[in-house]
Amino acid sequence: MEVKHNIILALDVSSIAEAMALMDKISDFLDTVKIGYPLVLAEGLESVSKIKEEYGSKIICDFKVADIPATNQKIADVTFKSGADALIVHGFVGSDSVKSCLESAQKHGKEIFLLTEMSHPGATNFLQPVSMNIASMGVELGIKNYVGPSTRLDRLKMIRDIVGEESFIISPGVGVQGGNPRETLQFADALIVGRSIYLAEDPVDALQSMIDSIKL
Ligand code: NUP
Repeated sequence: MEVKHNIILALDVSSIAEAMALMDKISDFLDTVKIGYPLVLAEGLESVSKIKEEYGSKIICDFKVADIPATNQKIADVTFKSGADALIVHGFVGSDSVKSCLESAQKHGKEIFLLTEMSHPGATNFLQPVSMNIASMGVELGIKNYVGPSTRLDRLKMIRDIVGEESFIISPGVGVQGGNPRETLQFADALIVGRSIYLAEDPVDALQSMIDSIKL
């Protein structure tokens, strides 16, 4: 996946009106948007189709899919049919569950991102001890796209070492969660950025400063 300026906007607003107002301002400067539960639970999966139609952005649905294979497949199918280009999937549920999302993606000509270690402090409670195994499982399954934390660059580097240079890593946690955009891009291909942009007084300005800071 190619991402303009290596920045993906996390569109974690809770109404389509807010989402469109933000996209009206910022969509010329970005080409990839991540939509998750805040918007979809508030406004339905049509919000994915709407953003896609209106702005033509590539859309990664962040549903952190984590169910049995049969249910995962249904979730993936309906997500891809809505116009999503990619789906973020949890790995801790095991290879059969991940495989069903991968097969759905292949059937629809779409992609999945495998979530390895999460960026928040609580990820150290249960997920961290298995996150490298999750990355290795992804490699065994032939997955090319991963999500890894910008808040722990040593761990992000380990994930890069496992998935290889040819894999595509997107990394949340810059800005409000404490990660540094420029340093993160030593190991990741693109940043996921939410609050630092959509809560800024001038979101375009905030995005532009981040673009400048990673170009330096
Ligand atoms: O490990 C993860 N951490 C994380 O923050 C995996 C994620 N998918 N996210 C998502 O990235 C989170 O749900 C939010 O949509 C975005 C980060 O937003 P912000 O901290 O920049 O506001």
